[in-house]
Amino acid sequence: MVQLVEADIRTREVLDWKGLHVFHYPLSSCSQKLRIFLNLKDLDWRSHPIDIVANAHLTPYYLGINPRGLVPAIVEDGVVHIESNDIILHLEREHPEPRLVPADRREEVAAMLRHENDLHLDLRTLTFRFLFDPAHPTKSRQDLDRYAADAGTVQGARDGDVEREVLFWSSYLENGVSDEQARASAARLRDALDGVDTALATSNHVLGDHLSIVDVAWLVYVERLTYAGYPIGDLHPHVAAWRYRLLEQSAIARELELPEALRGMVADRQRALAAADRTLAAVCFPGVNTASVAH
Ligand SMILES: N[C@@H](CCC(=O)N[C@@H](CS)C(=O)NCC(=O)O)C(=O)O
Repeated sequence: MVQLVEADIRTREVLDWKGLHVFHYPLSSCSQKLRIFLNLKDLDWRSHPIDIVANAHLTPYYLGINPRGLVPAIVEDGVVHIESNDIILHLEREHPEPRLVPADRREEVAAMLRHENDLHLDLRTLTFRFLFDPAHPTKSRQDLDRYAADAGTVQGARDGDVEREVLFWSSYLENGVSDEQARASAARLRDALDGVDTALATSNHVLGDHLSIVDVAWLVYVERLTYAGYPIGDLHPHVAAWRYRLLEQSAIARELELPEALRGMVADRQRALAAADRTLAAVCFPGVNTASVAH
């Protein structure tokens, strides 16, 4: 549970804010997961978009709210919470209806969400290799140096998360994403989604009959991976069918839709990768017949 202490918060104005304020970015997967949760709970919240492509998350203002410089973060009656899964579990306790974490399975759900969070950099690796063009990184060396210097403390201490972020982005800036890194990330995600597929072979949702936050968390990954060219239908047929069922709900689908302008960009990128035989499927799953790639 990551609730910041007052001394961590350098953007002091938020300490006086009332109600629920959410810092997020439309296309960030962790933000999508949180917004779907908020939609399903029908909670009122005030939106504070943080444009991570323009590095708004690395400004002193935002680092003064989330010292790790990541979205999402919330301010609830002057208290700052970071880490999407911790935020969700916290809000679930305060607003238990409709239930998105079964009361008797809290520990299990928390462990599943930790698993999902542990794969976040793998999702990012595939995103920045196959969805965005590594030739156009959004952060420069100077941005990263500033980030490392300006990041703050979490519960009074500097933790390893910012260092891990800086390492990721430095490697990306210098070398992009190698085939080997892409394959390792794809293999870990495939393994996790095999587990989800097995669960969905015998039930409508990952935990059984009812929708839970675990469905939301994995759906956000699946959606992103699908745009990046991951052959969901070929590798995980039950996941593919579940995805279509979940996307029928507007509270879910509207957070995952790509804006019109980006749709063309994504299609162009996939076409260019296909022309060079360098799609995600070609690089990471060369033996898989990808006739039924879903979009
Ligand atoms: N474990 C964190 C991960 C947050 C995270 O990595 N957020 C991404 C967006 S999904 C971000 O802020 N990225 C910053 C960047 O791209 O530089 C959480 O669950 O909140």
